[in-house]
Amino acid sequence: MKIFQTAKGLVVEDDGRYFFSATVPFDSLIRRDDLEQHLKASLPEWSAAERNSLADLRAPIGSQEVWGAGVTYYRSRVARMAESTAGGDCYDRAYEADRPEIFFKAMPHRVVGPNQEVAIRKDSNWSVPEPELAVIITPNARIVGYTIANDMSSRDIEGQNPLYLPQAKTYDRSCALGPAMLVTAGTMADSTEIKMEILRAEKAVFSGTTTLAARKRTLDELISYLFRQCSFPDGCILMTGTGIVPEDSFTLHHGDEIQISIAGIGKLVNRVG
Ligand code: DO4
Ligand code: MG
Repeated sequence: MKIFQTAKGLVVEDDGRYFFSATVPFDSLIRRDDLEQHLKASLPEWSAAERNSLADLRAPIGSQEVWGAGVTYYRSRVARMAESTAGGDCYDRAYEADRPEIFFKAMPHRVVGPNQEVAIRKDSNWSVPEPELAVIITPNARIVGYTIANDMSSRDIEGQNPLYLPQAKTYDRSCALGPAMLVTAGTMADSTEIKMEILRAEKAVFSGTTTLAARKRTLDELISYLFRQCSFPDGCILMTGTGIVPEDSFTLHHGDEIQISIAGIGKLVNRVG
């Protein structure tokens, strides 16, 4: 079952059938630990809809804060150590330590949805997308769904000094989510692939793949640290880290199209504005 947020309201796709509501608030769903069963029981009260109701998609987010986990894949550790002009051993230590790197990414107004433009900072000359699985978590720390995230990053700014991380990571349109929230209380298989392709003038200039099996940390581990001393009355969204980093010579250009796919969720497409 998938929830899509559109300009007109919510659309749920369940087994090839579509249901629409202009009145159910997204936040009210993310507060429910029993979301999947709740939707199954309440969808008959929604209006029957068609596939074409999926026009004008928005990010699957309401009032939730977006957080990120970092250096959860070896590839991220290696790339960050290489880009760091300040030494970079902090990335190795965070990769090996019990405590994961977890950082605040964005309030909802900095997040874009499918087919909307992401941004690169004007004061950066080395920017990359980070394709990540994001989990959608209730106030009681239960995962109720999954979506695709793009954790846009300025490698030169973070590389100058890790203390610049909030500037490298958080700026207007620095995060994309979508196209849908996959609703399931179940887990996603380790074999699930994350793929990213970047097109420039319609030609692929980067293509990469990883799987969830390459992630070093479990979701339970990441969520338990995030919730240790933070409450989330409307739930929250946690990006679980990138395992795909383009080679060091690569930087995004205005006009590039970023396509990120995760089996079971769909494909998130954004152009760099
Ligand atoms: O250490 C900085 C951020 C790492 C990150 O965003 C990632 O590994 O995905
Ligand atoms: Mg990231």
